[in-house]
Amino acid sequence: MPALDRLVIGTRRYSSWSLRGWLAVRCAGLDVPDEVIALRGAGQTSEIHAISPNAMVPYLEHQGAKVWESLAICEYCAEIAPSLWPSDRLARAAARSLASEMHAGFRAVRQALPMNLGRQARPLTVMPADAQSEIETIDRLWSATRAEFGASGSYLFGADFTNADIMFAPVVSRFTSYGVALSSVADAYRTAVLDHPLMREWQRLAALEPVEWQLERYESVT
Ligand SMILES: N[C@@H](CCC(=O)N[C@@H](CS)C(=O)NCC(=O)O)C(=O)O
Repeated sequence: MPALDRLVIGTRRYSSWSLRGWLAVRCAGLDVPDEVIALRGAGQTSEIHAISPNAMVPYLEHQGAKVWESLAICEYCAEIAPSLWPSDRLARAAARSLASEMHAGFRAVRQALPMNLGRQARPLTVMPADAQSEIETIDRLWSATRAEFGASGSYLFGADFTNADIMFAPVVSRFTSYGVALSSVADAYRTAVLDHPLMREWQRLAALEPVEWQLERYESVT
């Protein structure tokens, strides 16, 4: 049987990890169709269990390769499109560190500010202290990276949209949805990422999703 090429993702409105996988696959120009599954959240989406080895999305099948975990998908895509990592060794080391830190960390931000593309600049009633502290860390990381490596363009490492930007893209979206105040450098970076054509395309496709896919647990975050 021929290999089935596909990128399995979850509800675009909420699935931050899917956004990362999708951006990497599209930046690398892989010719794979999206298969979108409506998420029920908290590991309840049984359809994914039958498809993906870690029972989560994103999950990529491409020319016989089976790849799960968003960072592994980013690495796979960079084998095909090397510009997904900076070409300079020092910049590449920093980009890999940022991408790994995002993949493994910033849990307080991820928990307190779930991605919701339908929410526009509406702050949380109370921002938890640990989330605020992580926001400040992220702002410092973005600003320092822009200052050290970003001179050639608007992204973390300049003109190229790299895997480091991809890993932070859902955070950019969250900061916008929850009206998070940032330093001027971090704010300019946020604007650049939101303006990326693929981010606009994801937002457009998210807006087409059925209302029935919306989940109270995310819509009711105050
Ligand atoms: N570490 C994983 C995390 C993936 C993840 O948490 N995916 C969520 C959607 S954003 C999921 O599949 N949840 C299953 C569910 O909601 O039922 C990665 O980097 O890909």
